[in-house]
Amino acid sequence: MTTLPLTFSTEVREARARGLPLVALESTIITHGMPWPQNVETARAVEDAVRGAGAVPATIAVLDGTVHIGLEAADLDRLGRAEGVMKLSRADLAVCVAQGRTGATTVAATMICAHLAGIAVFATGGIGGVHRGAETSFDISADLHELAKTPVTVVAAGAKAILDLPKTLEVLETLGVPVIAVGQDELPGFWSRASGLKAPVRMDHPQQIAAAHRMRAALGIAGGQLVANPIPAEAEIPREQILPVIETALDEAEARGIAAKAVTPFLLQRIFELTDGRSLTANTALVLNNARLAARIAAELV
Ligand code: PSU
Ligand code: MN
Repeated sequence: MTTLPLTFSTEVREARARGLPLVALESTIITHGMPWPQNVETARAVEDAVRGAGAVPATIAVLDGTVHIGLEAADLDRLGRAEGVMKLSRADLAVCVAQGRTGATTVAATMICAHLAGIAVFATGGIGGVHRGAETSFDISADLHELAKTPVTVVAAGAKAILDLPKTLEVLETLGVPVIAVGQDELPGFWSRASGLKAPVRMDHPQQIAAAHRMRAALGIAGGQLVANPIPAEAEIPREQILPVIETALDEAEARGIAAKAVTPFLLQRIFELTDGRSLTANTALVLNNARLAARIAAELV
């Protein structure tokens, strides 16, 4: 029998002892989604947003073979500056831990670790999904399958518009994952509030989302929920402005033969450059917004 290589930050340990609501946060957005130092600044601001909305943040990462549930300030700083950190999805998590290595958790791996730690709500920016051209590349993020298996409610700003959104919705439906738009009928499109697609479900209050989460467990249905929370209006990049930028980045990725795990980080970096950093400002605003909603859902679940 192997003991779980799991450790809690001081703040998370105290919150667990006192039964306070917890919100999991991922770390791939820190190491592969944003440049230093904005990555660490954003991660700190997201943790503060969770605290400000009445819950306790648990940023998750693997450091030297130990799964950390909640990062101490020095660990977050070290991770944010580190080079060559592994990008961990379901396939990589056990290997990284067994080999004593350091890795950042994607949505899929963060869900697994959150569930191990008894955390039911998780805030991020955007989940992975079905990539454009998936009919030939077969590139479908493991995030979607994780949502079908692991009972964690994930708050995101929709799936990133670099993906094939209609196919992403189809796969989520096939996998039995509810997709809940918050406060609007349309599925949000990450950098934009609009996506041109109607969301399968709409909810306007955190308590409705918490009730649906609980009912899934009561009915014995495996898996979690995807909560699609639109970016605040003042921070959005309108769809007609971001779409041509995405096309350019996708063309470059294809021309340069970018594939597999490198696709999402490459596209995010190129879109950052092509928008003169505006995509990063939007990304930060939407993650903060998701952190606040996740905290309210977690509070309802306690
Ligand atoms: N959304 C962001 N930035 C990111 C990611 C999503 O705004 O860095 C990361 C998440 O960790 C997500 C991962 O789980 O990208 C998806 O990667 P892939 O498409 O290779 O499955
Ligand atoms: Mn992929």
